[in-house]
Amino acid sequence: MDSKSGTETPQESGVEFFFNSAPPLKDRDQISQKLEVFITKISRSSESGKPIRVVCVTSGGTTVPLEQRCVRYIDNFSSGNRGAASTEYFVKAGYAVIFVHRWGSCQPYCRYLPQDSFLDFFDIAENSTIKVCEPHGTVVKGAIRDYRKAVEEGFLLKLSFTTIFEYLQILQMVATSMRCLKSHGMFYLAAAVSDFYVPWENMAKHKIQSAEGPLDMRLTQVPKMLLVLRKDWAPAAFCISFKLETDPDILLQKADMAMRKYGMHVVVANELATYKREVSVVTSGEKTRVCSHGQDHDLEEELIDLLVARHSEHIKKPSGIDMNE
Ligand code: 9Z3
Repeated sequence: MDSKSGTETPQESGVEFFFNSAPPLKDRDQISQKLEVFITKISRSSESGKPIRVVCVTSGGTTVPLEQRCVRYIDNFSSGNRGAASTEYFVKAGYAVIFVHRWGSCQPYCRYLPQDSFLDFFDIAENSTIKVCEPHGTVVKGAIRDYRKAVEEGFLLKLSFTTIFEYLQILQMVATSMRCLKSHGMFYLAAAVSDFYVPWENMAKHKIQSAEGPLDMRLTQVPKMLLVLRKDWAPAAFCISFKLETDPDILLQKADMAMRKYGMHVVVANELATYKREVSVVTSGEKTRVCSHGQDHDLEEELIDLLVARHSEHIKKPSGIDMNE
């Protein structure tokens, strides 16, 4: 609400319109139950010892359907590698992770498996059992062990989305269920989220016909949920968003703007041409470059170390709620 006029701001009405017109999530009840079990278990474990921190990692790109019975959609380049790698390092740092990912995108602990030649990893042994080909055995064994441990000990919950409608509804559910964790909650929003969408009621019901000639389509702006997340859904949580640009000359300025406009604690700025090798971590006081040391080194290792340290400072502050801190 605009405090002066008492009316809704365009941002608020955009958010309301988006949620009211979005097709309801098919598995809302199941997601809600999974979240409740996960958060309750973490909260109980926290009561009997050191509080466990929880991070919601979003990962992969959202699609924008063009038809209600969807044949065509707009997509983006994101592979989900950053979110998957970051999840592994957060679990290693003792965080419980809610991994909100694009269905079919890169998964934590599976990043080593080649997607195009998956079967080259395996062979049939003499006794007809399946064996992992060397030299991959050690990596696969380690990955299976770490993955099982994370899931069995309640440190990893995976929730998947495909469309922008599913993504934002799931993010809202996760955020409101993490509210009780106060400043021990963190959001690490690495998903590449569509800026534009077709509202459900404006969408063609059936497959758009090419016989009707060239296609003119008006896309509506996706409302910026970062502000709503920060102000309403989980106001005490530590929030990190990502800024992606193709023009290096505007990147840091845009990251700085995003931080102030949406009250983010940290914005990780990256450029399309170099995002796998280098990012800049922007906070209100400083900018820090984090680089990868070589092809086999994940820059996420240092990035997560740095963010965990910033989160610790946030937790120590008397209140994480002030939007102007
Ligand atoms: C990022 O910038 C991520 O680092 C990447 C990771 C998408 C580049 P991959 O999944 O790539 O490892 O292939 N994510 C955020 C992109 C985004 O949509 N940011 C919005 C913007 O730039 C703000 S929410 O406006």
